[in-house]
Amino acid sequence: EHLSKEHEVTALDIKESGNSMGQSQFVMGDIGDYRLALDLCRDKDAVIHAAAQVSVDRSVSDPIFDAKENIMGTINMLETATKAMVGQFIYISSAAIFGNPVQVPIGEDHPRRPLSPYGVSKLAGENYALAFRETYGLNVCSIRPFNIYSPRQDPDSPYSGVITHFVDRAREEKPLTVHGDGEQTRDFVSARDVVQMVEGCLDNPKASGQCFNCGTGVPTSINELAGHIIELSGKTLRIEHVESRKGDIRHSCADISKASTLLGYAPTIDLKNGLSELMQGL
Ligand code: UD2
Repeated sequence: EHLSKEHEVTALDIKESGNSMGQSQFVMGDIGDYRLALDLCRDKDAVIHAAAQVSVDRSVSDPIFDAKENIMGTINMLETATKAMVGQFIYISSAAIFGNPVQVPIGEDHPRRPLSPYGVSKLAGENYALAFRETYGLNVCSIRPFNIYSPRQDPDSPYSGVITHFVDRAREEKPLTVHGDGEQTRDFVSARDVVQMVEGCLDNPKASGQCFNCGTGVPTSINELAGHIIELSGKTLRIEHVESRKGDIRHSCADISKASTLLGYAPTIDLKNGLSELMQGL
């Protein structure tokens, strides 16, 4: 939607959703459909590949489906973009490629040891993108978002994150459920700042062949997050501590210095401002 202000944008998605607003053209279809992808790639300056199976849980229960969507789907887009001689390919990866961090903040060269089939398939996408650069000269780069939030995340979707869940609970005046002691930290980044990084990569020779960690560089604990949401809601809400999630990562935060140096990236929305936008009219 943001890029449509200055570019002609074609969106390809498997279903029509609230997210397909404002583009010049919307096409309903599958990234695995070779003919369709090839047709859509023709005469385009860039492909931004964000379509994926995004559920970690589903990747665990059905790793074959995950690999088909995320690995084969990505290869199909890389292949058709190459054939159509697209000028640039931006791959939206994930912080899940790092697995359990051995140090924070997490720089681009931090060991990549994904824990879930989802993390493995997203990392495979990055590696395939780089192989297409080496082998066929496709101009690729990858962006690895940390914990994204956006006003359009569906609270009923199992794929939505803690912010969407907490805001929904606050709307319903129910207690906020914190897993474990709540001292685990995350780097919450607004979808707007992720878009800013995409824009910084577009048509930028410095992005070529690079991967960028995409967050704010600021860690926030789940207890702090719950506190902000309760304060902004103006309601008296309880915090309920429940059992830790199995395999929950303790600390995660992006080192954004590479994106800042090469792309001039600087996050514009701090968590409190982002949350107040999300909670307007609550
Ligand atoms: C994020 C990604 C996931 C994967 C993973 C890799 C999202 C939504 N998920 O999972 O796709 O990339 O990183 O590491 O971005 N929590 C609560 N109460 C709740 C919900 C969550 O306490 O009601 C806690 C949860 O235990 C965790 C933290 O909040 O410690 C963040 O949870 P999340 O599901 O938003 O995201 P995360 O980091 O587990």
